[in-house]
Amino acid sequence: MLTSNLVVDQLSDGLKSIVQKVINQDRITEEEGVILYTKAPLALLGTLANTIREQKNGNKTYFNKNIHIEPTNICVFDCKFCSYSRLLSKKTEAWEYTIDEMVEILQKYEGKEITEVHLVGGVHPKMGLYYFIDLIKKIKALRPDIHVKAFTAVELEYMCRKAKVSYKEGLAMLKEAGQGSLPGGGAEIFAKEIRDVICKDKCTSEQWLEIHEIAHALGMPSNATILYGHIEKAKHIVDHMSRLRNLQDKTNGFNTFIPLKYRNGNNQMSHISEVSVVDDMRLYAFARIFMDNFDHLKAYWPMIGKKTTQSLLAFGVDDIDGTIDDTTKIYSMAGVEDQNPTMSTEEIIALIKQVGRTPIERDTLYNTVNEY
Ligand code: V47
Ligand code: SF4
Repeated sequence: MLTSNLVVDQLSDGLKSIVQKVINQDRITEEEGVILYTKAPLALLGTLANTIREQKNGNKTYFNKNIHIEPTNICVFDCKFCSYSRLLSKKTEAWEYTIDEMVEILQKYEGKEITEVHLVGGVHPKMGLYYFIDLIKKIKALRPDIHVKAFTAVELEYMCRKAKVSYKEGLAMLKEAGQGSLPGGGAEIFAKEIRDVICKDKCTSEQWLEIHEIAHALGMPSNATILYGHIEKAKHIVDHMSRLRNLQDKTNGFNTFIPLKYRNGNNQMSHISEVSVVDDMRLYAFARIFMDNFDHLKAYWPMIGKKTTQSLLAFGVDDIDGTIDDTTKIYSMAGVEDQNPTMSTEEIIALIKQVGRTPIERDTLYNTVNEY
């Protein structure tokens, strides 16, 4: 602790008292969060985040064996950062799978030890609530053992509205069909002034939070994300995390928080440069400190890259998502380095062990499946 004591001694009094609160495990306020996020030296943030990570999860680093099924990339919305969606009017590079085609994707994994299907796509006007209920029933009929983590709040808001059912009714029907939980997408940045610029036409922040709250009340846990590194400022990041922290206080229904770094390939915000790895580390470390009621912090490796994922394991991260098996297009279409995201179990284990952590295969709900 000598180094961090030296670092703390050099801080201004204001910052020193915030750091003291973190060390004492007292919750910091939004105002304090902005100061810590913008002013604390990276090494100090890293030390604090790593200490919290080890208090919560020891040396464990979680991953799972999953595949993504993306029913379509046709989307009625027009998020400026999205490289993946194709408007209905512009169908080049678009796909729309039938239910049978999606069931066939899963059939290829017969006998393989995957524990999760991550089912998320564009918001297609013709793929509604009843279509997806049918799909989930067929997935569960084929693989009753598999957990279906499906549909962002954006997709859910649209499908419930079109089917003229309340969020509670829609979610209860999906749960009845076999859906186990919700992924964290669609949160982006909650602050209206930013949301209005980057994704004005999709569900509001209030709707996103309401849908997750209802899901939690129905016994469906969920994840939460933030899309960072574009036009947002520190205050928007802290506001976003604070709203999630408040909801977690209420429901305890979030499994994990997943910061998603904005990637600038092939979208309407391509003129915005991507932030540096140092900025990634600051964001993740700060999230680990600020979001004191979240058990897990996930680095989604297909998006952030394998090397940065390894570094982030010393900056608060204890989960790196799954094997994925080249089944997602969201990030390859946004220009990330790894155009065919897949890692074998052996590769994931080696990646985690190389930085001195202990690999744990988990299921969606963080039950241990295998220790390595
Ligand atoms: O909501 C879209 C993001 C999200 C870009 O819950 C982009 O386990 C960066 O939420 N640059 C969808 N990000 C993916 C998602 C997710 C992924 C993995 C695991 C889980 C989970 C959730 O992808 C969108 C948006 O925030 N996104 N375009 C882009 N250009
Ligand atoms: Fe559609 Fe999602 Fe892309 Fe927005 S981020 S345009 S909702 S696919």
